[in-house]
Amino acid sequence: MYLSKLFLPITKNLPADAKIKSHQLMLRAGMIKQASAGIYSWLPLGLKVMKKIEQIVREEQNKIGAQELLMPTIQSSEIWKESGRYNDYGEEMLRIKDRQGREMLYGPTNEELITDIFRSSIKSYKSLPQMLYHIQWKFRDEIRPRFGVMRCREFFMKDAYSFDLDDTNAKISYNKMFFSYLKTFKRLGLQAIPMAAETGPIGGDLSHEFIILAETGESKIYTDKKIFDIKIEKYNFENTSLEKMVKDFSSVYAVTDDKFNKLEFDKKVSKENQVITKGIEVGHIFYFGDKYSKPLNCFIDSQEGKKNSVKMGSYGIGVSRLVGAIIEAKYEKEIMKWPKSISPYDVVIIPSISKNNKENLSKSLNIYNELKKQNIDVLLDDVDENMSQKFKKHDLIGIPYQIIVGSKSSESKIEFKEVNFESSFVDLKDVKSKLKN
Ligand code: 5CA
Repeated sequence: MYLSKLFLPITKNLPADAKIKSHQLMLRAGMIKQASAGIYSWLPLGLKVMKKIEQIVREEQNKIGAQELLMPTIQSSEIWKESGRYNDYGEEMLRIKDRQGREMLYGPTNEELITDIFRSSIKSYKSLPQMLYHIQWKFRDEIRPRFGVMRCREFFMKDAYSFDLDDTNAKISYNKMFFSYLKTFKRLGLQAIPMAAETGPIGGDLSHEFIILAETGESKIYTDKKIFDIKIEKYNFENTSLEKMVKDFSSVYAVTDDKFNKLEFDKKVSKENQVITKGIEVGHIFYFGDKYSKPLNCFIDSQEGKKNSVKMGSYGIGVSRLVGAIIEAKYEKEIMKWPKSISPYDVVIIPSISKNNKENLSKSLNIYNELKKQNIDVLLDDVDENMSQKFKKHDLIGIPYQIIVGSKSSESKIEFKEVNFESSFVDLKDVKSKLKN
């Protein structure tokens, strides 16, 4: 892609409510544009990053055997009345009437709808366990939408649902998802801390929030610093190992505000180990047994011929929130550097160009074509600006690798730079391997 062609409405004008870095940067870099309070359009650069996050989330869900489907954004109120949540959900639910006067709603979550899909087709223990997920827009009429994509009214979420015959098996599904989340966040360049959490309107009695540390986070957290030393590499996909992993995490004190108790904190965590900080909730998992399956009459025939209400869990990842969360975690000293796995482009070519000298631009074009041939997603900054303006712009866009084409670069030896490191001269043919390392 040529930068001159990219739809990238970079702006300096920020609204007064853009208080945190990620919100400011996403607006400045032309990644999003507010459509109305807490509702955004995703512009090409922002969408590209979000799609990459979505794809990593999808791959990790598929790896644990979860199957993707797609449910609608608009739901009928009927199933919500069956579960009893239609009234309980309150004003956060956007209620709509269709032309026949039927009560509809824009889904804030999908426990009811997935239970309805499940109950109409699965009847026997032989079809269990099952895990289904979708990645879809949600709407919650948040009283105070803020911080850009972090707390929106319309947001993009991966939500998965597990179905098991009994508690023991349901716990295995929960643990698989727990493990999968840690791997997903790791691929996104994040260390997420699982914390015991309240279940709120989703319900149930077992729940973990996955939090990444950030000063601008809305969740206050209290933890023993030992939690940062638990490495997921130690565990594997066997049941006993997964059980041990969840136990290891759960045995270290780590809670958010709602669960915090000062006496307990002081009793369980030595003073020097106590960490009180802030974080962003990027994922949340729940086990709620038959909270939905019972009222919705979702029964499964057990091996003994008994009818059991299926045991369910639900598992969310805030895909659109992650774009902002990753910026909060990675932005430093006015420079953005995307983790390689989700960078909008693999590398940017920055030629020094002037009116009288187009030689660097033609060198850059050759490099560009060569890299394209190697399937590298490359951005060429062909805009007629001086180098300091260019570098400022790329500090904002955040592509982690740059090829700088000035008088020192030839077509075979090019100046290659990883953001925040010294540059070096490399052969064009070696660029691909440099991007992988
Ligand atoms: N049904 C369950 C799990 S599938 C559920 O809805 N869980 S949740 O309410 O915790 O939401 C899941 C994730 O969506 C959260 O961890 C958060 O990352 C993201 N999320 C929730 N509300 C918002 C919001 N208003 N704006 C942006 N992201 C949000």
